[in-house]
Amino acid sequence: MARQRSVRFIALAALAGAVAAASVLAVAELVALIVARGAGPLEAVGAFVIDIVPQPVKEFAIATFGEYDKIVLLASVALGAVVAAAAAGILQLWRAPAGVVVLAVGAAAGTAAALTRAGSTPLWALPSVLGGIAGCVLLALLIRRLRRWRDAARGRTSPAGPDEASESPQAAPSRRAFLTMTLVSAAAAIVVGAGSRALSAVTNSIDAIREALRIPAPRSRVQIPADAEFDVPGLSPLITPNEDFYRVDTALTVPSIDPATWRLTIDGMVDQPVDIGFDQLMEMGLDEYAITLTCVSNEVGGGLVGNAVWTGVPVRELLKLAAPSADADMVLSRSVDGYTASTPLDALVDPERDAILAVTMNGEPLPLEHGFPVRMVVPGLYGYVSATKWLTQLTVTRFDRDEAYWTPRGYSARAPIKMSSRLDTPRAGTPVDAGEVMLAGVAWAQTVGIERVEVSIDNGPWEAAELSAPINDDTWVQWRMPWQAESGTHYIGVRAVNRDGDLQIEERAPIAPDGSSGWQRVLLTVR
Ligand SMILES: Nc1nc2c(c(=O)[nH]1)N[C@H]1C(S)=C(S)[C@@H](COP(=O)(O)O)O[C@H]1N2
Ligand SMILES: [Mo]
Repeated sequence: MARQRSVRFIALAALAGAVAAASVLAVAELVALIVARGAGPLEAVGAFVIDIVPQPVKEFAIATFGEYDKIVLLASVALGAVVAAAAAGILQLWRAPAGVVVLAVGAAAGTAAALTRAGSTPLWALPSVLGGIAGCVLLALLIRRLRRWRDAARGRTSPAGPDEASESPQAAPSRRAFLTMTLVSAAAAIVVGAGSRALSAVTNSIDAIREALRIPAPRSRVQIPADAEFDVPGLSPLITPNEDFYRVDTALTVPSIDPATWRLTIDGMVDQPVDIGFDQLMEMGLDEYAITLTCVSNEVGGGLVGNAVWTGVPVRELLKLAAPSADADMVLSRSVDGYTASTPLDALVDPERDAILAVTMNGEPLPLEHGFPVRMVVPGLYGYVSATKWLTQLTVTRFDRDEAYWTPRGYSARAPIKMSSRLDTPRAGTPVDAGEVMLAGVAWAQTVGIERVEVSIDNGPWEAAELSAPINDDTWVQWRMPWQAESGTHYIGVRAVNRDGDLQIEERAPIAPDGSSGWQRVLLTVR
């Protein structure tokens, strides 16, 4: 009987611990909202986890949770904190102040994580420190009340047993004191924590600044040929709308950068370091470019590829101002959040290649999650070695001296995009009716251009599909081929040939270390 009762007090101590943890997070979110967004312990620890988890775990997370991977991560960190805090509550009941010490150590870890983020200032310590203090005080008070209740209940242990009814009348006030304080602080933590996050989401002032931003019209426009786009239902549009454009990055909180304070520095192996602001960048003159971006994590047939019309300034014009030294061979581009990419210097200074610092995407300032206010876009190189978003620094260096974010994590330092082709419609798993069916999709070979797309049905001969008129060699083209489909199941194979006459690689390769390869083969069902 006494054991049953002590189990109950242990459970209540765990509850008190969880409530204390919730209040740490709530106070921290509130302080982060006021002094430094992104500095809350949840996000700081989450960002730290992203940087240290092994690559296979990251790939598993992306494959399993897709676009929700970051929410799942934040929820796991919060859950871990609550479970650890429950243990701290029990510890505090058993031997004060051990539980408070555990909670303080947790808050200190959150503080350390926040202070070690790229771009953090000493202010970033405040959310975890103030949250930690609030949580420790609350835990001590809650457990003190719980202990009083327990002692009062023990005061008269009747042989009848420890159920509520028989509990000593002296225990009632201390029980009420504990329960009231626990419930009130839990409710307050939920209101303050959820409220702070919601407020943070709706009052992101950078949204408003972006809306109000006027970017000069480009001096030149991309000419889109009349027959550049086929009208086939289910086929990817030639230009991917911003809201459908894939997003890949390591940022838990999308960086908020005011163009008014944005600076780009060009340093490293240069004769003349450069430091310019947003207006100066635009004064260099904007031109329009159509470039298809591709992620190294795109599997054969996958969707991590998109085509947009960007305006920007060629990187080579900026590098010319800095005058890179002759023995440099790499530019390490850096984002405000510390992410880096290694791009071969010759790809950036090549007059034939339109490597740009982009400021608009499909006619509007870059969306925040696509790198506002300035990002890099380089035709022909996978995004992770070229397309740095929230750009702030270009360091001219050498591949044998510096490495980028993904290099020690199992990806190549250099990574040209592999030519690929994809069937968009019909989709595998969606049966079609027998009769004429339009097979259609896209193909890309950035910087070289697509010469031909070929389709093979049921391992029959490869036949050339019709191509849409290409915008340029840096964008994907659409292809289509009418097919007399007979009922049954059929294999559709797709492959491309580029304008150098190279055939798309047949051999299957995984995404690591430098991008997938292989011809897509799709099993279609015809009714
Ligand atoms: N700052 C920053 N820039 C980044 C990344 C990142 O993690 N952080 N990811 C890169 C990768 S892997 C790709 S494929 C492209 C994706 O750009 P998008 O999200 O605009 O489609 O951004 C690149 N730029
Ligand atoms: Mo990527």
